[in-house]
Amino acid sequence: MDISSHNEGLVGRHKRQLEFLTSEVNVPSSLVQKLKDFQIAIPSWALGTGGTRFGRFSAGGEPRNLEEKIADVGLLHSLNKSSGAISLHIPWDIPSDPKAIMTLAAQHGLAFDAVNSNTFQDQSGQALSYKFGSLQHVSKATRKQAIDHNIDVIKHGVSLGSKSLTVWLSDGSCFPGQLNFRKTYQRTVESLEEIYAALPSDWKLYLEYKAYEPNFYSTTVGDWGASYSMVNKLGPKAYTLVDLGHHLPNANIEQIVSILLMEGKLGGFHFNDSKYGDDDLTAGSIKPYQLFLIFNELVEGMDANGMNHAKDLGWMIDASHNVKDPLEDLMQSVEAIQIAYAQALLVDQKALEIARDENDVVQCQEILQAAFRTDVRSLVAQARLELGGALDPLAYFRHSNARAKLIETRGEKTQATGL
Ligand SMILES: [Mn+2]
Repeated sequence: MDISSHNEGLVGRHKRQLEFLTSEVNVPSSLVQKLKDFQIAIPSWALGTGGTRFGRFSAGGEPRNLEEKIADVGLLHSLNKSSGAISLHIPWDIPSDPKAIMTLAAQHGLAFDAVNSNTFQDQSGQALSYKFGSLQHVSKATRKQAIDHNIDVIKHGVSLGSKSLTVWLSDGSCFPGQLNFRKTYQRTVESLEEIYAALPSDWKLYLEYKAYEPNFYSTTVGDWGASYSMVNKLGPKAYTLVDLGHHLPNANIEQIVSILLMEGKLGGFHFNDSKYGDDDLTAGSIKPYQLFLIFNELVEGMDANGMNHAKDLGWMIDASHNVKDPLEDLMQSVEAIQIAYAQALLVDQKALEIARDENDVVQCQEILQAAFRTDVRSLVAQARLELGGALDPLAYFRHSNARAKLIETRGEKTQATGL
């Protein structure tokens, strides 16, 4: 069954749901177009089973190389029409022939989003170890090796038409006294300055932060304050990247987002969800209200700054799948992000401002939750339908036996670099 026959069977019900919604709720005329424009990049490392340090259970048919990773994102994009970009990790995804890889991606309608460097593990043949850090390392030679790697990643990104570099550092310490915090910070900034100097003029550098893990006493870029102060020192092309799972429990992420946006230093997102820490679970699976509140701040703040919702920030998923089919999990994440975005677009911002000015706390909550409790799935489906995607991507993926076909061609126990 092709996508149009799949849609034919569902379109009657879809239209009834959409008509009911638009008769009940004031839907802005631009909303569906905004959903159509909104693309979320898929990370190359989320197409296979991630596992934990205790074990890894293969989903079967996982991509074995960069070409198959691109094919998987292409399959996803053909169904939901909202995953039109892939984010690569170097050295896991070094293209042997960048032109051929660009052609393949273009055939699937994909662009290359941010490239990611890796100084959190040692690669085979690497001269110096990152056991005690990379950009922060006490040895100048080790710092230089890490700087050179990041510059190399930028070059790979340039060859693929990417426009941004994401730096996440595992640098930190496991025990009190291990590091001089001040000198560690200064060494990290000096290293980042060298990487920043190698950025092409139309590129951005995203500096991700993370509270803990793999280091458990201190992380050198441990929170948004550390990242913000560093990207401010670097210059106008450097921004802070928010990974939802990289906060301590109960952190008010939407407030962090609002402040970074106001300061013009919010670069983008790694979407995921968590119960305890950096769980890398499906976006919206644990705290959908938090995801909505983040999007509410994004919509309000981006509109206040005259920003383009689709293009002015980096929208990426960062996830790992232990028990779900990776592609099904990614479909759920993309849908959850689109739902939160659509709900945020329904918030009556004018009425909310009036209620705030009147200190009508009850009304403020009513306005936000009226949007959050609206079932906007038919709006998201309508955007997909207009773009030629599947009304129900997950059902189509299952009915078409897509995973079984991947296992048939790739095998039951496959594993790509970085997975
Ligand atoms: Mn991340």
